[in-house]
Amino acid sequence: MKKIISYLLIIFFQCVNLHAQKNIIQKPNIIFICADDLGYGDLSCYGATKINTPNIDALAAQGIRFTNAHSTSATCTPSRYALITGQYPWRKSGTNILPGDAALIIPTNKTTLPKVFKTAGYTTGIVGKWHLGLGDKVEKNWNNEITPGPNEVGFDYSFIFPATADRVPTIFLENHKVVALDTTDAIEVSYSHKVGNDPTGYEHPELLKLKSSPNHGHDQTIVNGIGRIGYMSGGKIARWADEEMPLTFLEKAKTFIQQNKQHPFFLYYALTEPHVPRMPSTMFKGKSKLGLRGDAILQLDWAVGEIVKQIKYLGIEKNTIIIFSSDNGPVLNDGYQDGAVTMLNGHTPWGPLRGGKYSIYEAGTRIPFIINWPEKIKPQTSNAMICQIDLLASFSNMFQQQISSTEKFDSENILNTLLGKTQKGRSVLVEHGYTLAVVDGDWKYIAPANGKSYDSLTSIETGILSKPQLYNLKNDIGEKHNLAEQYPEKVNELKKLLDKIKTQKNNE
Ligand code: NG6
Ligand code: CA
Repeated sequence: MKKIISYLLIIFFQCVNLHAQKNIIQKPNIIFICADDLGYGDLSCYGATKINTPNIDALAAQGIRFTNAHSTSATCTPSRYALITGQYPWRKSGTNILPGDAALIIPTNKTTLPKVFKTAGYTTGIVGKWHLGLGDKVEKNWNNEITPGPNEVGFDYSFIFPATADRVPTIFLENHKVVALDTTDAIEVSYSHKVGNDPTGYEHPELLKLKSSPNHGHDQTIVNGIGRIGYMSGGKIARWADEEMPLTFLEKAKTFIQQNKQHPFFLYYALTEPHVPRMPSTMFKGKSKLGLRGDAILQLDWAVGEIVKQIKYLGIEKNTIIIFSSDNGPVLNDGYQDGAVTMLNGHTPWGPLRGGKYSIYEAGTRIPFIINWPEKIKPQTSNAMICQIDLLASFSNMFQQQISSTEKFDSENILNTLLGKTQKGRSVLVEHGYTLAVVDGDWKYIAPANGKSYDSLTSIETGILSKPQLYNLKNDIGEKHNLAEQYPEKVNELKKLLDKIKTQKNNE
């Protein structure tokens, strides 16, 4: 009898314990909003004075505004690859900017950020730009179901466009299928030769409503009066109109939130603004007085406000974390003559930083990063160094998940930093632009490389020099004073550190 009682008691206490553990694990909804090419200085809450972004500013005012947050890379595909996989992209070849017909580059059998949420019982969705490839090969039939893609790497729901707004095919896919596909008007895509009879920008520049920049390409198939990278034919009804694309994404994002309001959900809402071609909807054209790039930023700020309205309307704002960030730094002339340069009017998209998109200087990867959860997070500015790659380890820590010992990540658990419980972030980060750099505390070392130090197409300093560069970011955030000759030992130490991180074997 005694035995039975003590046995029952053990079971009882185990149940209580389990219940307590369950309660510890919080399951707030997570909305990760990622802008495309939005710079550190593009928002009024990050110091912009020529442009006003009240909706994002409000998120920052009630949340944490990070001043030293990074994407891993200064361009889109590698940066998003890292976000999803928790791995530095430069460890794997084939992770640079992808054409619109590329095959999927995310492994389907590995842990990913959306899978972390799925394992924790969340419904996961992506709405917006993908740019991580689709299908298992380049040659694919766009008129059939296309797999693998976002749904195979952890998203229950996907509504995406394949690559960038300036690349064909200019169509949406919902889960595995092209939206509004017309079987009598088959879609064909090629990045090597012209397909079909659609006019191209180089043959018919007079048909363009947005002129391409000289020597920037963007002069192949014309869709909606804009020359694109790559050729496509067919799918006339399925093609997007740039002006309504962000509205479509917004509607899909709002619907996803509405449909999942009863259960925890993770939504990756990948905006296309202010990436080229900048062609905002009529209500924003001309509004910023800074050209179409400024108008696109106003449009994205508005979309963020609409998401906030939606979660308030559904009564789920207390249990929803909104994270707002960008995939890489800013660029003005990235392919079209859209007024970004001529109407800049003193606006500084890069803020106090040097470089921009593509660059290994800080403006390449240091991006706005705001986390908002009024219920649990106290408003503050955090100077902690964090990276988007850390979301994977941080959320798996939140859900007390064990990552298999065969999977090693570059992702670090910084959950307490994200929740504002500490202002200590990671101490070391590898930055990735034209070359690699390592930041260790206040010091940044840029590895020497061969190539031009200035890209005249985009008017951005690449950061490439044939000699080492060393900057003290605490005193010199603008990377103006190369201290490499003054501190050769520091250079040596950081070079060794970078080499060591480079040779680590991860997730293989
Ligand atoms: C570059 C394109 C640029 C843009 C970028 C991708 C040229 C000359 N430039 O190669 O217009 O499409 O790729 O941007 O073609 S990203 O934000 O998706 O990385
Ligand atoms: Ca980008």
